[in-house]
Amino acid sequence: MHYASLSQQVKHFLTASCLLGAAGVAQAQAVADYPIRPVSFTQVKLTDNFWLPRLKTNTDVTIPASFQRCEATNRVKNFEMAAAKSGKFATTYPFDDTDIYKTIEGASYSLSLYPDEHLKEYVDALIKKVAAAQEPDGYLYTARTIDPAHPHSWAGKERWEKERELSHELYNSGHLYEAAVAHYQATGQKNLLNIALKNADLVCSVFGPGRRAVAPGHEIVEMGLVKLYRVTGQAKYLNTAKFFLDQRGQYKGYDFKSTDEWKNGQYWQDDKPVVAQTEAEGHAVRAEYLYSAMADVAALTGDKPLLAAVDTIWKNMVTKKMYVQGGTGAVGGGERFGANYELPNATAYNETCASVADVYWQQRMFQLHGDAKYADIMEKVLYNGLISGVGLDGKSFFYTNAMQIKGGLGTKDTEPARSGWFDCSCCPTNLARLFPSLPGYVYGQHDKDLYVNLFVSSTANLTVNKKPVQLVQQNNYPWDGGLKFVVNPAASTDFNLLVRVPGWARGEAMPSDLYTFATPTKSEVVIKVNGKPTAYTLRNGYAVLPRKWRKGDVVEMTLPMDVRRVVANPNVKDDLGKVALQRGPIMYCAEWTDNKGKASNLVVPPTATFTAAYRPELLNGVTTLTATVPAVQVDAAASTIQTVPQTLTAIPYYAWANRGKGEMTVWFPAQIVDVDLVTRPAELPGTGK
Ligand code: FUB
Ligand code: ZN
Repeated sequence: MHYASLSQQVKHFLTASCLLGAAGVAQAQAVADYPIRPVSFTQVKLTDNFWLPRLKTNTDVTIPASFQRCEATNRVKNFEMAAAKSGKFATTYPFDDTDIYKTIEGASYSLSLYPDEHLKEYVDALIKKVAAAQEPDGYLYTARTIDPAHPHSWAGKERWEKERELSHELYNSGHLYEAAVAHYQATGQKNLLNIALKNADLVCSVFGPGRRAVAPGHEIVEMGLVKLYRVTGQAKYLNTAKFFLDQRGQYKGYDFKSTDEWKNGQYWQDDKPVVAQTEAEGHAVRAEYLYSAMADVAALTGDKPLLAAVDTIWKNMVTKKMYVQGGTGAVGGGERFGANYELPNATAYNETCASVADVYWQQRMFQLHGDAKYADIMEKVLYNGLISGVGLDGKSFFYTNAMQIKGGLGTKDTEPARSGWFDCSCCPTNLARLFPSLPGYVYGQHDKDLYVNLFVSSTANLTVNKKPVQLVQQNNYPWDGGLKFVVNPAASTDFNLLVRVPGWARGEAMPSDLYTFATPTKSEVVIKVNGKPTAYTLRNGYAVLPRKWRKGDVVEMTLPMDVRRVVANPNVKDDLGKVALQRGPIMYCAEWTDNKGKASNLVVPPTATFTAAYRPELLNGVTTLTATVPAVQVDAAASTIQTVPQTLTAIPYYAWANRGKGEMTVWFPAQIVDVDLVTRPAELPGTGK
């Protein structure tokens, strides 16, 4: 068993009995681990103009608002009633407990960024309520405990009996474990961790070979168990995570001939054993948590078929099932992945939680393979389809992330607006936990290799090649392509700095042929060390800079920031003949408010020339793109159509819907080949309107 990569904290937990704890459930042996270790969020202090204000807003607005909403919507009351064993479950869904766990997780990361006694005390008080709601054997699920004779209708009469379908008992557990580990890492306290371990011990005693078996209906418990394994070193947690993965595709009650994903098991990624799965399928959030866990277990057990399966699924998603702004889960019915190339714009679902799950998955794929393509996708998701999920105010959210809003009938009522909370409020609380964990996604390490994945101004205190090294990033990313890294080893040290050269800077819109740039890259990526241009080799998308690093060494990399037209694979029918706009990692959209009230009438021909300009006063500071383009116009009498030259102003996709409701589009026709005629019944002659 290999514990080399377990943190110092683990040592407090490692006892002889822990190490022997695998007896009887020893089918998963930790023989290895991710070759690349992440650098903990606690080691990276952000100074970044783009991310730091967002993390601060998350701390100052999102987290307090989430806690307040958990109180106001009775989520906290559910725990109080469970402790008292009286009352009636007072919210809608049996997984509403997780909003509290996720907000505690976010608050924990946040406490390590911004220590706050008041928040710490509030979290501790909430943890007491969670502890009080836990049953003596560790079971924790307010939807049953409040009134076991009348549990939530999704919960089943007995514990676990509806877990495969909708009870979410293990989903709740998974979020509890994730929160508990973050809280422990951030604060050093074990109050939440002990609750999680008590619950996990119950789960491990109930499920396993010769005991109860289920493919959890909503994955995440697997990832959570792996985290508990990492913290405690107890093999049973890893074994149970693997056990849950192995249960997929075992249920006999599905109708495999059916094309209905609810009937054939696909919705739950349960139609085949995980090692036989080849496509990203079913409910996207469930799926991407599953794929994250597959990566975890493959890394820790060296399970090659599992590794091959998760690689194949990744390729399928990135080649055929991802929107150009990084969104996944195209289809609303079932909140799920569509068929290959099924990426409709008008009805795009793109749940915010799916983007959160995708960040977790891409990080793990990077740790497995050390290839920049995973960080490229992570960057695409982070800067576009994920942060679009929260308004600039930090307290208005999108559950789904549209690709196109067309208000052809002149009414704005059907167009989406951000909302402060949802009945099913998984997305806001998922963002609350993702944002403050961002410092943990900037770097990776393997022996003498130090990987830079994200370009985020920060100071990182690292140990590289057994020596203390401080790495300072200074940039104005994503608006400027000039990146600076100052390397400060305590003493001169040999190591390789591997700086990601983003795919988009090497002429690749995507690490697949799903999206490509319409025109080839013009600029080269130049790297200088101490002011001198340096030849470098490219390894898996990383510029490798081997050197005996000395205090104050400066690396500069200049990324080309031309405006790019992106075109989709012709199999994506919805994007045929259309272009999207990209500059650096940022995908753009046109919103009605900058474009004379419309966005659906704008044409972007190959001749249009875009100018980029940073506008500090707009949308908390964004670079806009402008060009003169043909705009389709209908005359006042509604009888003649023509195109007129108009300035198209595009804003970063993530910033849309912060100024009211109206049209928006990511994809623009490159030419006019046809016109859809829209009638306006309310304005027909004679109606008086
Ligand atoms: O089922 C729990 C959460 O609710 C899912 O992750 C979301 O997609 C929403 O359906
Ligand atoms: Zn969600």
